Amino acid sequence: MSSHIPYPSSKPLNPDELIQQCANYHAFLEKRRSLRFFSDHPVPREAVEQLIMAASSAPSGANKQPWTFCAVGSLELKKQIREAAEEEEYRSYHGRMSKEWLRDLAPFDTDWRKPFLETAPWLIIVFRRIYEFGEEGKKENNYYVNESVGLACGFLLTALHQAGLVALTHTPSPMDFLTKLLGRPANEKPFLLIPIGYPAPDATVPDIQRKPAERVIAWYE
Ligand code: IYR
Repeated sequence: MSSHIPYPSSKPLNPDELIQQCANYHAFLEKRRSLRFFSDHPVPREAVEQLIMAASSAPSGANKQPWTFCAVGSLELKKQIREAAEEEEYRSYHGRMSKEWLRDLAPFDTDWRKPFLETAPWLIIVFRRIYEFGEEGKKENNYYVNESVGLACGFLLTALHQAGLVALTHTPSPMDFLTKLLGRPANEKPFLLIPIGYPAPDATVPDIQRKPAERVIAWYE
């Protein structure tokens, strides 16, 4: 039985206004960059809650919203997460990653050290919920979990950007240590570790380019 409610309709803009509006938003998003240098300037918990709820407004398979966002502000827990991530990353950079992979990463100047995991005021650890525990502990399916959680993370990044905040979509690998440190249940798997905050005053970013339209769009008109 479905029940639908009206969607507030919008009046079409004139085409020039529409193009300008789209161009403005594109220009705004072009300024977003992944940051590895964070200030320790605090971000209030209430802001983090709004950012996460903006992320949680993303579409998801059968509206299951198959995600949990862990917001870690505790210095002690951030330190433990840094230490565990660096241990895995040390092994990755010293043998687990291929030569080709290390070559592809060279422009980013990354290594196994992850001080930003302690400096950033908050770490948002996103978990994908691969199933739910229904009545009597029965497993209930979620759908398109990776797509859904990816979309929610995209929403989070744009919400952060509009607030003048920065983030790094960090993927220490493997990430099982996050399940243990945060005591997450068996139906949740770590998806992304996202430090958020303000950029350090002397922050730099790699000098890299985005692909132009003709390399990302195939038109069929
Ligand atoms: N997870 C490692 C390595 C790494 C991999 C990719 I692909 C990147 O775009 C960046 C880093 C790290 O975070 O250093």
